[in-house]
Amino acid sequence: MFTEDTIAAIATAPGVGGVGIIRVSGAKAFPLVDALFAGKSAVPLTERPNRSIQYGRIVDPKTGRTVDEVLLLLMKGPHSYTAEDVIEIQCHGGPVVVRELLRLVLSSGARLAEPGEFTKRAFLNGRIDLTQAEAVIDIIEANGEAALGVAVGQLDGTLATWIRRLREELLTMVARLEVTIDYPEEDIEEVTTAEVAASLTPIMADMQHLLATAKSGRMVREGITTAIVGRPNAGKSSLMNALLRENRAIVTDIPGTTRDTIEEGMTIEGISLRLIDTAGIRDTEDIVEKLGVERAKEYVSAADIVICVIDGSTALSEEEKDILETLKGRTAVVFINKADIATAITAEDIAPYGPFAAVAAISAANGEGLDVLGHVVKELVYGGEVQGDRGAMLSNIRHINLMETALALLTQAKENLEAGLSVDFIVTDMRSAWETLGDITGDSLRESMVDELFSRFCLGK
Ligand SMILES: Nc1nc2c(ncn2[C@@H]2O[C@H](COP(=O)(O)OP(=O)(O)OP(=O)(O)O)[C@@H](O)[C@H]2O)c(=O)[nH]1
Ligand SMILES: [Mg+2]
Repeated sequence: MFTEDTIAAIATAPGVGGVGIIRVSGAKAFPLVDALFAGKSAVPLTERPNRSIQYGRIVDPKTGRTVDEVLLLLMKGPHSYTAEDVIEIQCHGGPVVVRELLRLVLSSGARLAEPGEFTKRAFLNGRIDLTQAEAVIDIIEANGEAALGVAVGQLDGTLATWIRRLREELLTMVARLEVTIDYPEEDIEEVTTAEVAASLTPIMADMQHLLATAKSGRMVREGITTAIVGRPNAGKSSLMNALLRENRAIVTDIPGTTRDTIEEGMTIEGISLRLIDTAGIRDTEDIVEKLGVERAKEYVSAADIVICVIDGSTALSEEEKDILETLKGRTAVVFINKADIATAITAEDIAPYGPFAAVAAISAANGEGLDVLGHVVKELVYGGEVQGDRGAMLSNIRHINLMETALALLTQAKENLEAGLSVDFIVTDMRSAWETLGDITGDSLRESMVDELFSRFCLGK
């Protein structure tokens, strides 16, 4: 346990609010706050009931002046966020009050906490594993209900439980193999090649299953990049505005109005979208517009979903046919726009260029038909073989990379096994895979990695 120093930080967001919280954690948390606290009773805080709330004032010991009226939350270790003694001081939520209280706590012997240090202590004190610590960041940064759901699942330890089980199975196998290497003369039951291969297969299948959740997991966590593309004047910016329900992009009847890309965030079905309006695609001599068109094409090629807006009031143009051709193999939605004024184009005209995730007649002007997008997003994230929100899910790029590395090591082990290579090689790879999996949960602790990870937290967490 980190008993040497007691840390403190403001836990609430900067600015004005109902309450402000200063969090203090460490062996000296209780005596340190006690020296500043004046309540009705003279009983020291250490002797007051654990997990109680104490009402009183914080007084500057130097001037004898009351700084604020507060509530103290007393949480003795190990049953606290950090697994150390913790006191949370709740004061009125003004920036000056909060800063003044923190100053007092620091001058009585606490050290200012580094970003993420409270959670880091929870990890180092063994209360949570790394995936749970990362889930805390993900909960704070969740961009929609779906991302929150995944993060909360991870905080439950579902992912860690899976990984620990996989590691245990690997270790059992490694141990049995090592015995045969180390004591060949002993009469220990030999592990057969077939046995090792048979035990690796389900482990690898589980890992593949987890990796299959990664695409959905990442989309949920990071949001879905959705590019709106089409020829000039099709109504792309109007669609962007309709989806955002605000006049974000400039709309005019002059083709080539949007020249640069415009990005905005929105959530649909609890999933966050990064919506990108682009310049209408056409051949142009205008240098600025030309750059915009190039940029539009780049965004389209990088997007998770492409929304192609077709001007439904006139026949399909050559430009539009070209754009549709480029969408082969992509998750694309074709919106035949301006349904409120005309229907020169129908879904049948579009079908030959498909298949598309959806083709729908819409009106960006009155919002008709736009709900199709929600279905497509849901299908993209939760459809297919992988069901979201069930059991463990990989959403963090660090976890995904480590899982891929571990799986590659096991694949190699299995190949070597089948090629009849020495058991030594096989054990080495299995051991590395075991360690790599341990990096996900933090069980095989590497200090630099841990420091890097916690530095991503905000102060007071
Ligand atoms: N009637 C009708 N007009 C629309 C609709 N959507 C867009 N328009 C009109 O079409 C014209 C072009 O709309 P924009 O949204 O600027 O088109 P854009 O695709 O962004 O065009 P560029 O930025 O030039 O590429 C404007 O005059 C809009 O009012 C619609 O659903 N119905
Ligand atoms: Mg536009």
